[in-house]
Amino acid sequence: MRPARPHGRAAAGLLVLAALLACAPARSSAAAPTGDERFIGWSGETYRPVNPLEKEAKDHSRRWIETISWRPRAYIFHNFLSQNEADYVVKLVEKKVTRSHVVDVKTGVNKMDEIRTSWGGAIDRGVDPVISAIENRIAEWTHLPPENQEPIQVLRYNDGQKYDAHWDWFDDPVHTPGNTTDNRAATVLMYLGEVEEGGETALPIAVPLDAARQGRIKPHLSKCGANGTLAVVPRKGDALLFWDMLPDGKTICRRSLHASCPTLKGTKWTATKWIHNKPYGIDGYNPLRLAARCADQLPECGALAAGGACDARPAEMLGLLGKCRRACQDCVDCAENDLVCLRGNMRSRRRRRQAGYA
Ligand SMILES: O=C(O)CCC(=O)C(=O)O
Repeated sequence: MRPARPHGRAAAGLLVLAALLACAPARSSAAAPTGDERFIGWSGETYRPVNPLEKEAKDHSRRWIETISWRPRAYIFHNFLSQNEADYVVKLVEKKVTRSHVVDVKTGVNKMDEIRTSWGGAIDRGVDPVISAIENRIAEWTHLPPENQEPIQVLRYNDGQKYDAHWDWFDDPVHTPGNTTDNRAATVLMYLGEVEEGGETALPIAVPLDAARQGRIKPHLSKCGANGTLAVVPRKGDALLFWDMLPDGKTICRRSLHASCPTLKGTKWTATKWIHNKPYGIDGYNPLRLAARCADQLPECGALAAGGACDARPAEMLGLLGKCRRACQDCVDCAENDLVCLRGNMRSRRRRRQAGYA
């Protein structure tokens, strides 16, 4: 039986990342990165294995990228999320998780299935500035635009819950009717916590770049993790990217078969981002516009602003996460594609005015 696919719909523009990686200069270390240097390949950091069980694995301050396989193309971005971002994502969803579904390959209809026993919930794209920042970072890393992303799916696994081996691309008649070329191109899995036992993401038929290293960590893996050729141990803040399509952008990559091994002790929290080869869902989705919108979050913002709260409690009222940005005149309405205006709203306009900027 072919494995069922998860909820949602994969493939293109893949050559850029491959070329960038292939051409990265071979420097082994560099000064603390600033600006664009934070990005992949800049300092030759394409492959530098760290034993997930060693001390270095506990350092959450350094961001670097480890290439773990070319078949499928798979990478771990260490410390992709800050510890606070990981906690924040769990908090957004933990109170509203429901049992996860899969898509029936024959009918395209969502259904419950024993191959996927996790619980989870979705986070709308661009729902708040923290989520927008994560989505924009994913776009920069994958070189696929944010509008190609599906909403984040947060998953919780405990008590042996798992997601058996499956592919993320669709080939059911509902999601890929006729000769449509829209499909999932890449998957990013963000680890929001650590697991005491089990819960590895297994890529059982991947060809690991460093098979010897996999051999070394095997004794520390669960039976499921140790069974295949490649397993990634969840580490809070890390993100695993693998490509569901070959670099031609249209051929599915069967080596992207993957599973979440049963979580045997502790709770595993992950956030999945499926990324399409085309814009996904609603037309005109504009992530920057969503992050930079000028709105109040509380009905009493007018009264709070009149009572002086904007200056008395700036951390709560102003800035990207401010609750009363409009009432505090901390942002302005921007025209649809006015990038300068939208970017201006990404900072506190009130604080800038007070600091003497126009
Ligand atoms: O949680 C994991 O490690 C795997 C999740 C997964 O397979 C998926 O979301 O497609």
